[in-house]
Amino acid sequence: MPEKDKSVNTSELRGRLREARSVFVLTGAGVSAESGVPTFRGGGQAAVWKGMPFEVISSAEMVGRDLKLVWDWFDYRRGVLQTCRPNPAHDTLARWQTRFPRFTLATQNIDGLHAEAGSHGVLELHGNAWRARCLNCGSREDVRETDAGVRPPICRACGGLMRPDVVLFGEILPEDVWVEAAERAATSDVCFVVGTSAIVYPAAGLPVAAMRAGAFLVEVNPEETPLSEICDVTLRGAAGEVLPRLEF
Ligand code: BV8
Repeated sequence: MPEKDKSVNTSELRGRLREARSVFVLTGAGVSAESGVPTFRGGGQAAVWKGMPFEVISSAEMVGRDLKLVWDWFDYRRGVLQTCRPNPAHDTLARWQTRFPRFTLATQNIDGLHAEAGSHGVLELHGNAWRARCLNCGSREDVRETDAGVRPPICRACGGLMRPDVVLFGEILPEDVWVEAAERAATSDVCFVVGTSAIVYPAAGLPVAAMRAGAFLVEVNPEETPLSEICDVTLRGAAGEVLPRLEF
């Protein structure tokens, strides 16, 4: 079976998009790269902060060991995000939400840029950097409404300590969000994987589940990833340039 030339198959892709009843999109840090949000594995190096690989500082174990340091890390991340606005990739995906009978956008990103671009019901698989959650009662607050001088913030409901409302390494994903994402991926006609190195699980398993259920799998990424070999189409380029051009 000759090697499928995956880059030029956009005519079939356009056909699939015109017929699609259910489209599922999984995004990663790459979709926000053109907004100025640093990726984690840009250039093959895992992000490091104060000498700690991000998988260490962004871990459940670190919340137990040094919650204040975890807040410093996410205060730094929010400082970077402050100046970042959605880019044409976010805008295009927001437009797509009304183009299909069913459309699902799941993201590994905690930057909130999809929602800022107008996407509704985004499945935030790894939480959101702008939210805090009480370790005691579980109630959530917008970090921007907490006193930035008090770290960790104190829960207004019960006086407990709050933590960033993000999923850290070694922590399970929010069950309701995960179950919906897995169901939608497994019942999609077309599945896009945009701007992810597809290394972190269980998120990286969603496109595989979609492919196994018969979905037409499309990767948008300037680089090869572990998912490239199972894709029907690979669009090698920046999401902010490739997605707006995908008219159908
Ligand atoms: C869990 C929030 C149950 C915090 C994040 C199975 C096998 C191996 C390991 C595991 C496994 N199952 C579980 C694990 C452990 C672990 C894991 O996957 N480890 C990895 C490192 C191997 N998973 C977990 O711990 C998960 N929990 O499994 O719980 C459990 C419990 C106990 C014990 C065992 C199991 C929780 C994972 C979630 C962690 N939280 N984020 C924070 O942000 O700090 S993960 C974080 O890293 C992101 O959310 C994202 O998921 C990941 C980074 O990946 P990407 O987003 O893809 O970014 P990256 O930089 O890597 O790649 C960018 C890509 O974009 C590149 O390909 C680049 O080419 C491309 N690009 C660049 N520019 C552009 C572009 N593309 C398009 N356009 C551009 N312009």
